[in-house]
Amino acid sequence: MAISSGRYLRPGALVGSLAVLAVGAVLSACGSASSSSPTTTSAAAPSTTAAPSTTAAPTTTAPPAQNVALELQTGKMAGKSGWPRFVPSDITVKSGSQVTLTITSYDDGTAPLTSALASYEQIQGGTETVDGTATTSIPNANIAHTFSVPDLGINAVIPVTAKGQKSVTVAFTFTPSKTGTFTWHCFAPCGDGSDGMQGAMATMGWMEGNITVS
Ligand SMILES: [Cu+2]
Repeated sequence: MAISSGRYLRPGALVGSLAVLAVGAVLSACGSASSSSPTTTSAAAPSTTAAPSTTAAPTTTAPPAQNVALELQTGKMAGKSGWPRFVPSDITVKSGSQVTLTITSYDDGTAPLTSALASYEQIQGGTETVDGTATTSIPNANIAHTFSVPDLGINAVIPVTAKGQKSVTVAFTFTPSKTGTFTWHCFAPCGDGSDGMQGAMATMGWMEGNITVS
């Protein structure tokens, strides 16, 4: 039986074919490598996130200083016979704020402290000036009134007006550190009755009132 020559491959032809295939593979590899486009990894767009706020950390700045003006009216001025009065009687201030109470007094009558309250001659819980002069206490014989807030440790003292003067000005500076509503009193016996503790001294809105620290 005849064998078809077509079925035979010469060894040389087989080697040549493999070589061609190998070269093609290399070319293919090269082509593949060269044709692959460069990585165009587009850099991610810069984040548009806002930069962190550069707001400075809160500081513990004290509240602004406050000025509160009070008038100390005599009985005649206050409109009720014989009753002296602080006007206004109720005031509000801010905790942590330096407060300057300016008290203008028109009272030329004295009301010396009783021995039990003699410590109220001393200025306490703040600094006081009398007509601009720094003062640490007022001699008892010259005291007309006090502006005292025991709950705040405060005591300002108001002397009588000097002879020939219409008024005396006391400036008292303090910085309240607690909040609440506290009662202030005058401790000089400037009211009615044999002990001077009645009338204006026993009536809210006259020789006592409220100071609210918010
Ligand atoms: Cu008084």
